[in-house]
Amino acid sequence: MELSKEQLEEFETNGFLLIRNFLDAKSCDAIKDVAKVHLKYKIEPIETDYEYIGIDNEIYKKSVRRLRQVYDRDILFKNWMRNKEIKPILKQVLKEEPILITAHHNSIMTKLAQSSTATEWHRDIRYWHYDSDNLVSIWLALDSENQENGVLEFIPKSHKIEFSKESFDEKSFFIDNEINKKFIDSKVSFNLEKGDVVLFHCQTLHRANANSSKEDKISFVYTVKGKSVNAIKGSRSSKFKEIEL
Ligand SMILES: O=C(O)CCC(=O)C(=O)O
Repeated sequence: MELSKEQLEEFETNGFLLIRNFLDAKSCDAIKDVAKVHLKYKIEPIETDYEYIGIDNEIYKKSVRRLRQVYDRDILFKNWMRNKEIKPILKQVLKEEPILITAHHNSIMTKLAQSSTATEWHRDIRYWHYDSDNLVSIWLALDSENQENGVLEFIPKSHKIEFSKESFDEKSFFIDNEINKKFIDSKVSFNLEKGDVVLFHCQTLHRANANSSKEDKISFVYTVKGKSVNAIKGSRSSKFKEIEL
């Protein structure tokens, strides 16, 4: 499968692109069933909401925010990350051969019902260490995602904007203040259905609500880089394997 010229332009302009109905329902359900077992037994490595948000609260300590390092957990996870249909699309958006990185987004990203936390505006690259920003993440909805259960929101064109350092706090979150208001007011989000994919650039500002519904939300996210992009030696980004697709 390939993106049309219009889709590619949309990705380049906005820094994200929604592709509806990419993966069939049976494959999504199979991934979700395995993910649920790993979540039920809290199979490490995991990240809790407490570890992410730092609020000392028993609920957040028990709430799994994501299963990390999923590539080697199960063949179904691996198969999705090596999906042959998406490779030409990744090559189009990166403009070079896609290489799977396993250091960062290599996750089942969860929002557990009633115990999850919001994720504030940020760029994924903030804690990543590469010599270029030609990295794109692939988000797969395994069920319906909406404002109530914490669907992603994006700021269009933000991947190309050079913000001043005052726009960010000490954790590199994009602050909801007067300077940033006009950008935040332009935010976009779309309800997702099982099998929908969203591609987003590592500089694109995004956020998500906590899950206030009664059902857990389970999604899949992984990242690819262009072949010419190098992890900075000695950084965390360089300490995990990279895989040719
Ligand atoms: O589902 C969420 O809360 C967003 C996750 C996210 O953007 C991230 O961890 O980088």
